[in-house]
Amino acid sequence: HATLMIFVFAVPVFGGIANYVLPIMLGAKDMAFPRLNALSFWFLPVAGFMFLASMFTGMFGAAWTAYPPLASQGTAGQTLFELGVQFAGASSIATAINFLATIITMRAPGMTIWRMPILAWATGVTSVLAVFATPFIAGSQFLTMFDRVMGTNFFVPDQGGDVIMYQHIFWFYSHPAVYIMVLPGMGVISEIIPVFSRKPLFGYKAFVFATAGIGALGFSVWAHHMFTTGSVFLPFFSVMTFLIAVPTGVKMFNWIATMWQGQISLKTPMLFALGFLSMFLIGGINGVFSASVPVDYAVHATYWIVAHIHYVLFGGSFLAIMAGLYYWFPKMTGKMLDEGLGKLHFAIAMIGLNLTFLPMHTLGLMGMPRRIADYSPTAGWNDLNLAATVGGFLVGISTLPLLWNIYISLRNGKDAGPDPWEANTLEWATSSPPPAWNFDRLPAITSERPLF
Ligand code: HAS
Ligand code: CU
Repeated sequence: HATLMIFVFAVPVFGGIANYVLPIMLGAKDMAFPRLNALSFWFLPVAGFMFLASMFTGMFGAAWTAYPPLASQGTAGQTLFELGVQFAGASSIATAINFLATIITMRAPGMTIWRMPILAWATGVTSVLAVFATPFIAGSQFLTMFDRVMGTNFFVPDQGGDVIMYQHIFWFYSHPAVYIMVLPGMGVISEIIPVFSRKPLFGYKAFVFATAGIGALGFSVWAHHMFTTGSVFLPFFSVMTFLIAVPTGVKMFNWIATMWQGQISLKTPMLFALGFLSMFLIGGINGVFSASVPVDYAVHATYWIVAHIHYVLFGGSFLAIMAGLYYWFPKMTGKMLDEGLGKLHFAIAMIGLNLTFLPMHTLGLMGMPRRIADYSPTAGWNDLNLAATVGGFLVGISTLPLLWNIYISLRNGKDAGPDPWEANTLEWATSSPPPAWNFDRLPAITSERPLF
């Protein structure tokens, strides 16, 4: 579940959204390297196929973190996992290089860097993270594979290997990876909140520096996943992790200040953006609790962490993706999605997600371990787990109004026209859907809101 959702969903999905909207938002006719783009796309099904094929060759028993020595004892399924990660990682790096080249070299005349849409800054910082961090997970998986198939002993303890070293290499990618999974989402909602508040984004430059700050700090906290190994300098990683709340807080308060005294319209894209704000807040704060070492000693490897993961990833990244889908669907298809069905989707998803993951905080504090399939029925965890199960099915059901909405809107939805939201960034200056090469002619660009 985590492997598929992280490597072939949460990391690449924002690449897909930005691949569509970013060239148009920058006034470019396409991404800089179309062939590299195609290669980075086709690597993903290869990765996904390898992960799924591992089910038929002994699976990979060490989960998405693939810790040795368990991973070193794997079978062909573990090798397929390790190779799948290489393809997903290569795709991520190729996409990142493409975005950086597009953002740096293909902006329309007049679009100085301080007039770029915030989504361009978010995608650019995310791309830098991907380029510098992804090689570390590639290395960690290659070395584990060499231990198993070539008899090396990088991480084989009884032959002098060092399993803690594996965790350092793995997390040196995998913590920045969590920002690769959320910074673009923060960019998406930073495009949406101003439009549905009828106000410009509050503190544009502070936003840019906060994004860069999260990206940079993201490289200094990796060992907050390793507090309980007893082998890391706790105060440093704890303090650096607390620090990340500051630039994130800048963004939170900027979003709130943008809405302050605005004319808020609760269209579906805005609902999902507000869902992101509130749910990511919960996930961020319970993350900060985990950054406190004594707290983490109690909650590490319990369902408290599973709650954190899902409030930031489902409540954060996924709700931001939904906001982006409802917002840019008219531009991509020329058709509006139905608002009633969109609100129904939002309502069921919010109820389902909180019913699923809120109880996991309590279950974690009661000591329920993660990664254990069954537990003693007398532990007193049954009712909360039942609530979480019901919530999980509700989340699944919430996607049905969305699928039906897409189907009926594509067939005979209301025509969208070029700018149904009265938005101000460049993508709304062209037709819906855009013509080949995106623009027949470009408006003068004199601010970060060219259409205003
Ligand atoms: Fe995390 C584990 C801490 C953000 C994803 N995280 C994970 C795992 C995943 C994940 C997938 O310190 C588990 C991996 C596995 O399988 O083992 N995480 C944080 C912190 C932040 C954070 C401090 N995580 C994310 C994002 C993710 C993500 C974003 C994906 C999209 N996380 C941890 C820690 C662990 C961890 C420990 C290891 C636990 C363990 O033992 O395994 C921050 O980026 C969050 C910043 C956001 C906020 C909210 C908005 C800020 C405001 C400003 C004012 C608030 C302040 C703080 C000043 C803080 C409103 C107030 C503090 C109070 C306590 C009130
Ligand atoms: Cu982390």
